[in-house]
Amino acid sequence: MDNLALNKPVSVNSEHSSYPKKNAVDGNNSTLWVSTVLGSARTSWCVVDLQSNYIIKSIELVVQYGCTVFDIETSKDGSVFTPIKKDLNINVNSSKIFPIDNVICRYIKINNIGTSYSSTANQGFAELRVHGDEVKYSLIKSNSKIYTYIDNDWQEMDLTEPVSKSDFENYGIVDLSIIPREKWNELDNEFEILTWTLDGSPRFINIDTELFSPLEKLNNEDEFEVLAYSEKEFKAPKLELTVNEYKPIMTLHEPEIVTLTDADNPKLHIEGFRDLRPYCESENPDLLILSQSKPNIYTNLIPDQQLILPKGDIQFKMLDKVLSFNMTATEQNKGLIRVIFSVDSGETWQTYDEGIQDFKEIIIQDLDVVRNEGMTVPVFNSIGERWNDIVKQNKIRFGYYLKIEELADVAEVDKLDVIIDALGSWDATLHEVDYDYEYDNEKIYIELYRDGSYKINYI
Ligand SMILES: [Ca+2]
Repeated sequence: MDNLALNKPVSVNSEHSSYPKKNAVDGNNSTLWVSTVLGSARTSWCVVDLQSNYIIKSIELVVQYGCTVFDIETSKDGSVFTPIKKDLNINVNSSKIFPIDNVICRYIKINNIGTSYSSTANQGFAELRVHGDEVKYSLIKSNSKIYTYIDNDWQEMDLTEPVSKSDFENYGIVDLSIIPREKWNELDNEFEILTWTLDGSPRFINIDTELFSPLEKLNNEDEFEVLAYSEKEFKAPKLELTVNEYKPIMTLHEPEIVTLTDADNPKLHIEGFRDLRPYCESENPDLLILSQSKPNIYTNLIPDQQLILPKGDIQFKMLDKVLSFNMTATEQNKGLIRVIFSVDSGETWQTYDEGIQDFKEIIIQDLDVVRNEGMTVPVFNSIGERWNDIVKQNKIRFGYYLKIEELADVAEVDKLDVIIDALGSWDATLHEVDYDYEYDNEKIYIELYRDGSYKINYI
């Protein structure tokens, strides 16, 4: 990580002619700044001006004999300093990194420096390094008006584009993740996030308001519940909104919808998304299309390991034979996915044991057991027609164990293809007689006028 203090302007209470203040931030551990004050009096101080606001993550101090105790203070204006760490200790001839809890500031002051090493040692140190991120200020533009977010609500600002650096610094939102989803949904469908960064050029990002978390990606929130967290709390999610080329699902041309009747023509081959059938059989079908070309909106958060269990079953009407369940999932770095299933509506849960080549019950109350014994995605996808040994009641539900340790990790279940043979025959349905539909950029809303199972083909 870059050293934000390197060769930045420094001010000090005093400097020894042989150990000037610039040595405090010259990047060299063997060059010292020391003052003319000696010993343990805790008199000396050193301020570095980072020349812009940063989100400070850590501070490293390298000392020889001139500092064994000190305070860290920060400031945005260089005149009012706030202590954030007091009476820190460091051994002579050592270096130490002190974590800082995301304080936003421009000035860092190493204050009240004293040394217990010797009453004749000059107070001072060899090097100060500062690590952190640039502050990204954002404003939200919706309906030609520019908003900031203050006191848990949008506040319209009397600003016009291009917004100046100082207006971004004075009114910008530093952390977009504090804005809850319902507030985003209050905005019009289309809005812009205006950002200003240290390179000085405004960036304009179009995103859709349909924000979703990795959990919601699995299904809509009504359908899934999070059963277990570990004892650690959720970290506050840090939102990072990125949008690639945005193609709404307007590629959906005239969906063809056919319906399955009870006629006796056997062995139809059905393929479809996991989501499709329960949705179509529900009273308020709300089919989430997981399009390849959906906008990429990333929610960066590190939840602890968790098990996500559905509240409902995937029902197979007129099931003849399961050919396969095939999961498309992404695991990167330390991201981990395990799958379990239940054929008795969640009373008991099972996994597939590769050792004994058979299904076996699994206790889900211990997430470590689920991690160790749950099915990996390749194992899950290899079961194929053996599912028929265990799917007897024409229903199944899947549970997903997910774990990531770092933001760069990926553990995402993208879709589940269900391939079965069913008894029955397909009849084409008539638009506006048997069903109707409408859609927006994210979802297709289908109203079904007749009972039965439905298949939806779309391009
Ligand atoms: Ca130095």
